[in-house]
Amino acid sequence: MAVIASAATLIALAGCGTSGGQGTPPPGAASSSESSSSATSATQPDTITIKDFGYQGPISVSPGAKVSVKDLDAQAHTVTSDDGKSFNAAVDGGGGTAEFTAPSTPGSYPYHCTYHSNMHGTLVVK
Ligand SMILES: [Cu+2]
Repeated sequence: MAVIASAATLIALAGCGTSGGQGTPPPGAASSSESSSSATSATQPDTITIKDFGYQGPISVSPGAKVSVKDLDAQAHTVTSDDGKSFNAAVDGGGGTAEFTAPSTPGSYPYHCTYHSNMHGTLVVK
């Protein structure tokens, strides 16, 4: 009896797992990333690219803009504001991405990587 019960459980789990990848996506799932940024400009999101232990930039963004981080190194990095409170994003290595919201007050915001003290950049909000 116990063997039959566990076999039935395995079948049920397998069926559940395969059905998730084969079905049609739920309505709205494909367009969720676009609709969330409808209030701001229609341009591409601002992106800080990390490569060879350095930030590509500086970049200028609008107050409160969504800023994407892309890590092309094999190592994980962070984009952490030097003041420790304006923004903080951790991104995995190997092409990982992260996102944070830029400060709402215009200004220059220096940031660093918490893992590598020699990595510094500046985010300009204007
Ligand atoms: Cu780093």
